[in-house]
Amino acid sequence: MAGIDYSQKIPNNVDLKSDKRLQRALERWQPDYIEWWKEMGPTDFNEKDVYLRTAVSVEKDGWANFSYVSMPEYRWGIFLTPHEKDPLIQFGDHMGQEAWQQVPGEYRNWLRRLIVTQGDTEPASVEQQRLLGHTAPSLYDMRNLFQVNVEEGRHLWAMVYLLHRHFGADGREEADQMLQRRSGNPDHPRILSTFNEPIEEWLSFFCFTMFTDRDGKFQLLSLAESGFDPLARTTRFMLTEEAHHMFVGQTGLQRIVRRTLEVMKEFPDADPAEKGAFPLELIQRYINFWASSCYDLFGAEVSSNSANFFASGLKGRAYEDKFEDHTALNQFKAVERFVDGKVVTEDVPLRNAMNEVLREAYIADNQKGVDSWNKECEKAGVPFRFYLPHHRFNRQVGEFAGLRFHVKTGEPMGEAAYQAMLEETMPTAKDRSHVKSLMVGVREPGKFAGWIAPPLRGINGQPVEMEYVKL
Ligand code: BYC
Ligand code: FE
Ligand code: FE
Repeated sequence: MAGIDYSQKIPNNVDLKSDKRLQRALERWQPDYIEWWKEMGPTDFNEKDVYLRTAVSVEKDGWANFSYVSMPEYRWGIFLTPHEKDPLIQFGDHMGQEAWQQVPGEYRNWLRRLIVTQGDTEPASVEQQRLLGHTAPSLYDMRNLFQVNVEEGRHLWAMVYLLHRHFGADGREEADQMLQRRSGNPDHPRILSTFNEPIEEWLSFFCFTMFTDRDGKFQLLSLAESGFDPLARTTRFMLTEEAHHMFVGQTGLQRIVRRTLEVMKEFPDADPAEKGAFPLELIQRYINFWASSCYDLFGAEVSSNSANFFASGLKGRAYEDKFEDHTALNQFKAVERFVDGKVVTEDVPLRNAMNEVLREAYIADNQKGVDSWNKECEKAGVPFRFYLPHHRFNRQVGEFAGLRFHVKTGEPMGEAAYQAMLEETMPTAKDRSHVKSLMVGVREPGKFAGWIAPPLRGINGQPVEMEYVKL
């Protein structure tokens, strides 16, 4: 396995220079990418030096290097996790056969679709977050935002490499379109729903990195099982970067909660909003919005696509090796359906319920974050407890799309009661204007906006008050 070659225009560990045609094609795409980054990436900070980590090795330890770089100089590249031995397909109809190193012709379209859908989310998130640098609550947070942004850019590279390397002319066409769709643009939107939602303030940014990047984690885990080996290896490496994104979200929300609790302690009779913090109920409303939007990202509860992806060996379950059986044949899963105004369960063939299997694992993982925020409340002696919205609440995709269910219990509701509940449980116009009113950038090293507590420690063992972005 070749180490990462940083002497090349495009850093890589795939021996790119031995395939001149591919190298030339990617080198032609590279300036378009940089142009997209400058137009749609973080505004106004491209000349500043940021304390960023860069992958230097794909081995288990020591893949990261920290140094000051300006974002357009970040070495976006192509990194695949190496294998110890020749891998076999781990699940589905081809289980036990050698993993594919080339695209299996009969599955070409499904595979391309999975790669395009995955790839499209990466630049989408950069576009969604492009204005946030201006209102960063500290240099520490600004640096974390930019770290997430450059790594999402690299995740796009990961998928574009697969398209160029394995899908010929239509792969190159898809790669070009990655730079043409735009988050939230009604004429050329990004593919998946949540990636067209605006992120104009930092409470939403932290919710997004908590909940939406975690969809990324679970989708990547299931693609990391793929029988198409280049996809498995590249998503494995992406997962090592993803952990930091979720850290940013979970601890960001935790620091917001901590700060609100401090304010509540200092001014027990005041509304924390009046003291420049986010009321706990308001935070819960943002959680309800973002978490429920992300439930949709797993697709429909019952899906023939998901059955095809599993049967073909293209997309497995997260941690496939933890399951006893890997064929998912002659097995059923009880899935909820809505029939005549009632929620009923129905056994469906397990392969058709793979989206639901993944969503359940995702929701359980979210709960750990919620528990950590509730610990803060407990420690502060405040009875408030955060919760995750019910999986039927506010769905636009699947069995419960467009229907009315209670945010906590998931019980069916009438329209009037539902609308009244939304006032209490989803971000209101007043919430949005309060959140925006507190978004004032803090640029002095070691200082934090009044609505968020400082982190417990800095990045890479550095002090919290380090100048993480040199303005
Ligand atoms: N929005 O059969 P179904 C990340 C469509 S995040 C709009 O249930 P399937 C990241 C669906 O395409 C991870 N449309 O769908 C995070 C289908 O369309 P057609 C991203 C939706 O295929 C933060 C139809 O509805 N990666 O990396 O089983 C920052 C029927 O649906 C939505 C992946 O998603 C939606 N939410 O499941 C940066 C992995 N949901 O056939 C990055 C790759 C469904 O009628 N993608 N539809 O035209 C997949 O595995 C699957 O495509 C999905 C959908 C799980 C997304
Ligand atoms: Fe990503
Ligand atoms: Fe991410």
